[in-house]
Amino acid sequence: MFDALSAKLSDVFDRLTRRGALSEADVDAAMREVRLALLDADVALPVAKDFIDSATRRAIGQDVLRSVTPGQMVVKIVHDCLVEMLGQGGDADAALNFNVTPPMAILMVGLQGSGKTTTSAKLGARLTSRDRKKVLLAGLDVARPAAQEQLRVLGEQGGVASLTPIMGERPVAIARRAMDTARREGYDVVILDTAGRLSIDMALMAEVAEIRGIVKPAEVLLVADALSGQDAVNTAKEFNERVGITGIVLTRVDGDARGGAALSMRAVTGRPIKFMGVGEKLDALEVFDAQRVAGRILGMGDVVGLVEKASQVIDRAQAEQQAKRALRGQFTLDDLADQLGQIRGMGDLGGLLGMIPGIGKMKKQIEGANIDNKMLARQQAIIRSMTRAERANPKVLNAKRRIRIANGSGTSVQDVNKLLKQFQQMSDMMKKMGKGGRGGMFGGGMPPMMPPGFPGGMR
Ligand SMILES: Nc1nc2c(ncn2[C@@H]2O[C@H](COP(=O)(O)OP(=O)(O)O)[C@@H](O)[C@H]2O)c(=O)[nH]1
Ligand SMILES: [Mg+2]
Repeated sequence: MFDALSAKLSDVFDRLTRRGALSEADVDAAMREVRLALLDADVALPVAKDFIDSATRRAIGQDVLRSVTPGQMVVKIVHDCLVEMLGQGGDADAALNFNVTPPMAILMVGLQGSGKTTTSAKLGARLTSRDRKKVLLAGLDVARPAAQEQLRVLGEQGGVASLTPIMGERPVAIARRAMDTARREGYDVVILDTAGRLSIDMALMAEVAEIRGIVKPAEVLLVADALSGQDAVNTAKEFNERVGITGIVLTRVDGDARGGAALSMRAVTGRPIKFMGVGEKLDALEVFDAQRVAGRILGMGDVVGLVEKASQVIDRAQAEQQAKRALRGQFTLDDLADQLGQIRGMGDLGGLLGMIPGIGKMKKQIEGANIDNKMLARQQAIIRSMTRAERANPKVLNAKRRIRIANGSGTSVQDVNKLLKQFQQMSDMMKKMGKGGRGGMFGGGMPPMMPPGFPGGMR
């Protein structure tokens, strides 16, 4: 669904992440392009405007200066804004509200042909097989003769029971009977599939509101067709204001909709998209996951993941200072301890490097170098067991001191010796690198990480 938008954004960000430094004007220009891409995708104008305002405000703040590269940071900010636009609020929003006395009622509302009946059956099948719920489907659409039969047939395919229709029964009475039956027969969930109209009308709204009053549904889900774009957004707004909805199911996401409905729905209604229909088959229903959808739209999951991990641990200013000192031959044991901490904080080093484009080969080397967190922790402990004077000038570390440090850190004298030797090799290497005029391993943006051989075999 988001192909065109995705392609445009990826153009904008490719250019941005390739640059080293970014000015405010660069960010502004990029945001203008993002705005155009959103509008092209049919995102509602005020929604696009809010989005850009919020992203720009964040991008021009302190955060950019202090983290990774500015371009990558902007990608991350846009990603976060996308996630918020799609469904900020976390888990409680995504899941259905089962926190009621059973039977829990789910009222499906929406325009005719939006996919209510199909979605009712899909949801019933999902709750039956995945959540082990006993589900009853009830067709309230008496306008079309075949509607209740359609629901029954679909339900049967998914192994879900349906309320047996009674000729001539009115929707409100069907709803009552469905709830009574569910109570009597121990159903956990009742899904009520209402009749749609070609467009919003007062009679429809009044009927839905009356049913709502009777069954007191835990969820009122508006089913909206993604292909209808801005109309779907307007429909959702109307239904929310007149009937009150708890969430949205966006259908035909498998089609070639431009995505604007999905992107504006949440902002315009204040209600989350809970599920999306991705096909006609019964299993073609997915939980709407804002993170995943945002990731799919941006197509830059690797950069976002990298920034997330790195920004947790790397302070750019500190890293740059360290790098400068290192190249001047002033790399200290304190710097080494910092780096060990940063690498540990990143978790799996191999995994982190794998996220940096073009570094796959190096990743293998590093994974082969036996760097593991336990070892890093021990090396940190050794450095921490030294006094400040010792860290500043390791030359004073005679045999007696080394024994004290080994005892203090729960390691052996050999371990201490090894660390000191490797530290010496590292500082020598960095001095050489400094003379060669080369920055850190990643061109100066990251701290000079340890060379692949370091700190081998201290287990
Ligand atoms: N491709 C696709 N078709 C869907 C989806 N949801 C529903 N449909 C189709 O849309 C048509 C109308 O659906 P229906 O459930 O009868 O809509 P209702 O009038 O709101 O009850 C049917 O042909 C469905 O198979 C979806 O997510 N993807
Ligand atoms: Mg129907």
